[in-house]
Amino acid sequence: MTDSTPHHGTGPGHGTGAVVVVAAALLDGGRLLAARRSAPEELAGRWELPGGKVEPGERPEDALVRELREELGVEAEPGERIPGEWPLKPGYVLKVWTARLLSGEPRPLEDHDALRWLARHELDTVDWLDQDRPAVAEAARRLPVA
Ligand code: DCM
Repeated sequence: MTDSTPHHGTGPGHGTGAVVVVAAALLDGGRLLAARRSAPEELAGRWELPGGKVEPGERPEDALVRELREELGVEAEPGERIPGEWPLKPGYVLKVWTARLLSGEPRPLEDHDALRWLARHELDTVDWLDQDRPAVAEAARRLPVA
């Protein structure tokens, strides 16, 4: 996505005036997928839950499916919304859903230069973006303890 212009409450789904960024806690085989950002410079090298901006008129769950297809080359199904929303840069807010892998093996096609499947005890081994940490902690509760 190259458009970084915030939309200000004109279309459906944008009633709050903030651009919604959706991200997935993609769960498979008792592990969570972490993706390392390759850009922009200030975020490169940090790890995130993969996702991206909801387009005007797009439903958040549809944006999630689209972003996972574009960025990782997989088909996934959104699950439950992880409660909460987290501010990003001004005019942007992050919302997170769990997601289940339907088909494909994630590859870093866009925006990322590494992927890792993390078991619960490994979640602290990557440098998560600050704004993703609460959702990662909540997602961890869906992973087996062992
Ligand atoms: N972002 C984030 N956490 C995520 C996904 C995205 O903080 N899990 C931020 C990074 C960008 C903005 O949202 O500032 C838009 O993301 P992208 O560049 O991937 O479209």
